[in-house]
Amino acid sequence: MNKFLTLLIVLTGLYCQSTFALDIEVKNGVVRAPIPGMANTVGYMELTNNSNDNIILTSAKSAVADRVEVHDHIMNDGVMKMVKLDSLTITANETKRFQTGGLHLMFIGLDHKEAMKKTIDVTFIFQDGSEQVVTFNVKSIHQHHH
Ligand SMILES: [Cu+2]
Repeated sequence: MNKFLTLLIVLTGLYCQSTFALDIEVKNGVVRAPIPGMANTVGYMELTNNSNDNIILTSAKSAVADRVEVHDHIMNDGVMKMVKLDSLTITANETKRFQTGGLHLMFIGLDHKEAMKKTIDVTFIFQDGSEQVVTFNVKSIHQHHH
């Protein structure tokens, strides 16, 4: 019986390690408190790939917005421009920092009643079909313009 239990625990451990989404760790997830009358807001976080394989984020969604997109800023003729990324590759053991003027989550078509809560759940969807739900804190952030 003991041997069987040990085997079960080992097998469970192996199963967890091979589950893709658990290799992704999100820290300091923050969503800018929506400004009245604005349909969009932004989110920032640190996204770490703890695995030895590349992980590709293909989309994100949240109940508080019609769409959640991954955006980046690029320099175009000396002007900072926002671009939508169709996917984001986080290489093995890399941390992607979502921050002002760089990568960010864009919440489009906000449900203000929902988005004014203290936290917002965001579901990240990866290329292997796995999903991971991350809770973001809602905070007032003033310096970002959209
Ligand atoms: Cu944006």
